[in-house]
This record gives sequence, structure tokens and C-alpha cells, in this order.
Amino acid sequence: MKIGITCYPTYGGSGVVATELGIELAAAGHQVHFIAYSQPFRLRGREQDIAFHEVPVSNYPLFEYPPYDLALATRMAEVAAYYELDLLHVHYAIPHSISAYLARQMLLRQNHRLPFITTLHGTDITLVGLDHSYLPITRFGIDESDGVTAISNYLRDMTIQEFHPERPIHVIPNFVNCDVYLPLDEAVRTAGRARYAEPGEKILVHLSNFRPVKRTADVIRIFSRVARELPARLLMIGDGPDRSAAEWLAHREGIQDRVHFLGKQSSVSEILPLADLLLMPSELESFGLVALEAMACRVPTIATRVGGVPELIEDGVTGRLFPVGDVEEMAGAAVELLSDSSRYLAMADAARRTAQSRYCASKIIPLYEAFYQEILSGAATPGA
Ligand code: GMT
Repeated sequence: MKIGITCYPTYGGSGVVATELGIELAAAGHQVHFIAYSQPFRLRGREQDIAFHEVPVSNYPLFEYPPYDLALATRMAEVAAYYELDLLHVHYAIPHSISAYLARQMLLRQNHRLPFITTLHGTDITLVGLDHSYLPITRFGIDESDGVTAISNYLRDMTIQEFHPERPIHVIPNFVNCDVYLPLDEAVRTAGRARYAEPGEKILVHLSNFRPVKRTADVIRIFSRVARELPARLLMIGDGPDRSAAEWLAHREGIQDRVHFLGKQSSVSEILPLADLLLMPSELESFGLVALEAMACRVPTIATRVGGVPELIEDGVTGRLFPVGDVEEMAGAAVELLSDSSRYLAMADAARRTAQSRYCASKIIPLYEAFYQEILSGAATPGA
């Protein structure tokens, strides 16, 4: 198949999923065309059967707000026509499904049928979609899509409850490449850990875009309590609006020497397996992709019981779940786990096993391929 993929190319879960999906589809023999305002950050630009098409946005002085969605629709239609795309797969409803809709309508005039699939990731529904001004157009984008997927049961149910869409929503969970995200050989792990911690110190890690929904201040508060009980370091991967507040808090708590702010990292699969625990105290996660990536690396997560997280993490088996903001309990659980090696090892093993048995790319990519086929056969039916 020849598949066009559009996503937010910068740091964020939906862009990561879209990029990894493109990489896996290309490896499975499909031709993939990314269409976005910049190259997705996890794409190296040298992958076989993957092309990137930048969307140029005109900055004509009359445009106080450059019309990205129109420029995207134009580029989608051009790429689809020039490279004979079979379908478009857009990640994040707004504005991508609307641009795809426009591209589809433009191509219809040339008798080129271009179905599009929208994958809902979370904040497109829970935050953006529920802002009243965006609700009708988000619902329109969902209903006009030829197929819609959501990354968890929670998100599907939430979308149905809030938007009452006419289009059915299929759940295809997020995935991880278990051959890339995997535990390290002990010698390599020891050498890697030495970059951040002394022997005998535990390593906790947090990875996000440092937006308020991630509650990065809670990460610092949890770690501060853990560091009082045992020798430990915290790796903070990523960047975003709440980073400086987190840095300030680390100083105020007097733990600045134990917290390493690493900024945005392109090879997180090399850092995650160095850690003992991931902290994900988010206000909301429709899935929690980073926890899955950590699980595949044999790293359990201390997380909040929100959104789709309980579908991924089984409390007490593959990680621990707590109410939002309960930093005392989360810190206590982290200390307990890090002090009990047999319990810790059982949980770390269960985390890796769950990632392998339920969320490996090899299991999830065929679901997308089957869904594409289903949509294509429907799209071929006159009047569909
Ligand atoms: O919240 C983010 O970090 C970014 C956001 C996105 O769309 O880029 O993440 C959402 O999609 C991820 C990939 O499917 C999910 O793992 C995240 O749980 C989801 N975030 C929220 O629901 C808040």
C-alpha cells in the first residue's frame, strides 16, 4: 500500500506513535509518505521506503494567523496525486482530519478516491475537542473520516460519551518495538548508569513534554521524598512549559545535584533501560506510551490511576497506580519496591512480558494493516 501519514512532528506521544507506525509499515513492505510542517523528530531521514514532504506555510502579511490547515490540505492532495497514495492516516483529530477531509474532496473532482483514517490520541478529544469552539468541528472530522481508531478503550468510550459520533471507533492500542526497547546487557547497563549515578544508587526517570497535564512538579516532589530514604538520582527527559518550574522546585527541595535535566533526547531507547523506575504522575493519560516503552525495557512505572493507564498497567503486577497528586503514597511505593529486590524483579519481569505479549509492534501493526484493507475495500464500493 502507499500510505500518507500526518502527525504533529514535534515531541509528543501521538507524533511518536505515527512515526514508529510509519517505520514499521515501511519495514513490512509499504510505501510511506509523511506530510507535516517538519520532519518527525524520531525519523532519521534515511529510512528506506519513507519519504518526508514538508508543508510550506505562506506568511503573506495579510495573514495574521497563517492557514496551516489549508496548506496541509493542499500538500496532502498534491502528494496523494503525485505518488498515487491509497489512503491517508492522520494522527490527532485537529486540524489533521479536517485537512484530510478537504484533500479528499479536492481529489474527488479528479476522480481520485482518497479515504482517510483518523487516530485519536487523547488531548485532541479530552482537551481540544471539549473546548466548545472546537467540539463541532472535531465531531465533523470524526464522522467524515472513512475510519477512526482510538488508542485505548477509555478514549473510545470518552469520545462516544462526549461527542456522540456516528462513525464507529475501533480500538487499536499503542505499540512498542520490543527489539529496540529492551533490557540492556548487564555490562552495558552498568557502564551506562555510571554516566548518571554512583554504584549502589537507584535511578528514577521521567519522560514527557513537561506540560501541566504531566504534573512534573509531582515528579520532583516524589523524588525528593525517595531521595531522603535511599541514595538515588532522577533523570528528567524532555522539555516544555513546566521545565523551569521543575528546576526551581529541585533547587528549593535541595536535590538539584541529584536531578539531571537531559532535555529532548532522540534515542530514549538507550536511556530508559538504565533506570530502575519510571515516574508518570499525570493528571490524565489516554494511554501512557512512555510507560509502555519503559515496560518493554523491564522498567516498572509508578503512575496515576487515570484514563487508559489501568488498561496498560496492572496495579501491583506490572507497576503501581495511585490517585492524582498523592505524592506521599507514590514515594512510599517507590521506596518499598526499590528496597525489596525479589518483588522488584518480579514486577520488572512482568512488565517486559506484558509489553511483549500484548503490545509488540509485531502484534499491533497487522491490526492497522487489516483496518486499512477494510477501509480500502469499503472505499471501493460505489457510494461508500
Ligand atoms: O500528552 C502528551 O504527552 C502528548 C499527547 C499527544 O497526542 O501527542 O499524548 C497522547 O497520545 C499519546 C500517544 O498515543 C498517549 O500515550 C498519551 O497518553 C496521550 N496523552 C494524554 O491523553 C494526555
